[in-house]
Amino acid sequence: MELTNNKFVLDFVKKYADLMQPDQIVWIDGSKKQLNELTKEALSTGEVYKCNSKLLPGCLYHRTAVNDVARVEGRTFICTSTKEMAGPTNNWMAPAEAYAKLDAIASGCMKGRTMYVIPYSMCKIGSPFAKYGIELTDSIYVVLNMAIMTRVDKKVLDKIVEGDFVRGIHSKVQLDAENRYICQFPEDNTIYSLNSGYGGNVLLGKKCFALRIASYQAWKEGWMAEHMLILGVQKPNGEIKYITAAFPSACGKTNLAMLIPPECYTAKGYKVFTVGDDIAWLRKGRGGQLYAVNPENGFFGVAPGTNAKSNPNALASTQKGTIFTNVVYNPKDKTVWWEGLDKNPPKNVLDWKGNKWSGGMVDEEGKIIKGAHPNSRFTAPAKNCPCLSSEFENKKGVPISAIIFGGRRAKAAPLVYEARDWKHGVFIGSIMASETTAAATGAVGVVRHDPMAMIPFCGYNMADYFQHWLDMGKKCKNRPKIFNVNWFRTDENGNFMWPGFGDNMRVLDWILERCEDAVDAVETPIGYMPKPEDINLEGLNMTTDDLKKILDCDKKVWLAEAADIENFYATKFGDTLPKELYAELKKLKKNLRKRS
Ligand code: SAT
Ligand code: MN
Repeated sequence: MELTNNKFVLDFVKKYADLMQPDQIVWIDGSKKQLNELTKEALSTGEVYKCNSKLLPGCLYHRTAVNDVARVEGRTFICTSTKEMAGPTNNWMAPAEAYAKLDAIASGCMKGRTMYVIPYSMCKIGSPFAKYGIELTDSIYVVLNMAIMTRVDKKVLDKIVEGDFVRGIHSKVQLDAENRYICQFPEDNTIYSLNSGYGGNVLLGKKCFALRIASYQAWKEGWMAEHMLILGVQKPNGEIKYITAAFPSACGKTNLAMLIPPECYTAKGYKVFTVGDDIAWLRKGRGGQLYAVNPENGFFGVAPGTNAKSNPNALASTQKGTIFTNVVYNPKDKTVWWEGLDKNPPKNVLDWKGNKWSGGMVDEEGKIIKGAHPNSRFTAPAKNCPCLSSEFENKKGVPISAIIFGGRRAKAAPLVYEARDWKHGVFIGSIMASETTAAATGAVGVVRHDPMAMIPFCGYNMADYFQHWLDMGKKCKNRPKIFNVNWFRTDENGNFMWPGFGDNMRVLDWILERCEDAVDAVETPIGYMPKPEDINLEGLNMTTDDLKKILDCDKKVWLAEAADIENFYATKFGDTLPKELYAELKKLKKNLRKRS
């Protein structure tokens, strides 16, 4: 039964029902009852499997098609009226061409299937940050995931004013990789995704809406949509300071967002609270400060490597009401497993492809066969998280003291450095580079430029996006300070030089002290760096000399880096790049020469 009289919504549903020809249309109201019925149906068809109701109550297991395990950046398009609007970092298709192409693929694709109509909100319904969407899909897995990741609720339909909602069209079609398309139409508030069943391609509230479409909306409306976690650090005096941090996919955002400080901090009363692990929407608020909300309602985290030591909060979040995708499944006791969960991989179970698998199995060349896909995921409700911030539902967001950029860099980037000012901070964000991960299809471990970790997610011309960052700085008189971190420096033998995880608290501590002007820094050609003695190493098996090695700024390496940035700027953006960023690059080169 239709749940609204809104003509714009009804016309949208009818248009795609006429095209895709589902046998029936089911409106999702967000109720437990309906979700339970859909779960039962998905269990009966094998779309999902049940998990152990004692050990993992309410949890489900799912496998995607083997050719459909990550985002497909090569098949993701920004469909704006001109190519220039999409800019040099996006694939572009003209809207008319894209609609025609996708309509042809979608024609009749839901015959014999049900079309689900999902009304959902990004952010708490009624928040000044909130944006509403409707996703059409033929996948119960998508409905169940959306119900965890967003606020799926029939009440959303009453909030939608006329045609002001993001239209999401998804069909698995035949899961044909050759005809897989993830198209965003920012000028039409529309997302059209065909032939995939993998998270980032089909949970349209996430990357497609909350980043690609929202970044465009934010540009037009004067706010920001960023690929950032949000965390709060509570100090012994009870005061809580909030930080956002942008890292590319699968670089530890979830781990940082949920970190447990080392003993020497917890003993003093420090605590970390999670507001978000992937996406932040930021607006200017009271006192000219930036305020951030997490528009999502759950975590779509990378499973491998998550364990009771690396991220106990994430692990706890997955113990009920969670959907596991592409991990190992034990059909006997209905438990799940992934590499790095513990040292006891199960025997005689099923791997992420559904093949018989036992821990320790090797291929003909003697290489270990992994049981879980490296980009296997858990979809966990935020409310499960033991360290979820009490401000998670705050409609106005939390005030941000510091913004951190970071990537996965074996060399070059030091453990931490601070921007001299906002403009320099935007420059630092724009020169971010990181080794690629399994979160997207393609080679893993190749360094690529990924400004603000937004390369796969910026819904418009990135030169305009940089300008928007510069403008937001001018608009907010009480700006956050900007930092860069790198947890992934390696030594000559390829070993990580910094312990990471909970010990990253030591770096956050320095960052917050800088925000309060409570500690000095050393001016270097690339920005302000900590004096080694100002990073607290208490309880760590590490000396100040070890630390110096990860805090160094090797001029030769940085001159090469500067040349690489110059090349990136020139070949990608040419004279469309804001002049301020070229000026910052010039300053960097001058600083490096001056002091060498
Ligand atoms: O894009 S996903 O939502 O699948 C996860 C990621 O790449 O960050
Ligand atoms: Mn992400």
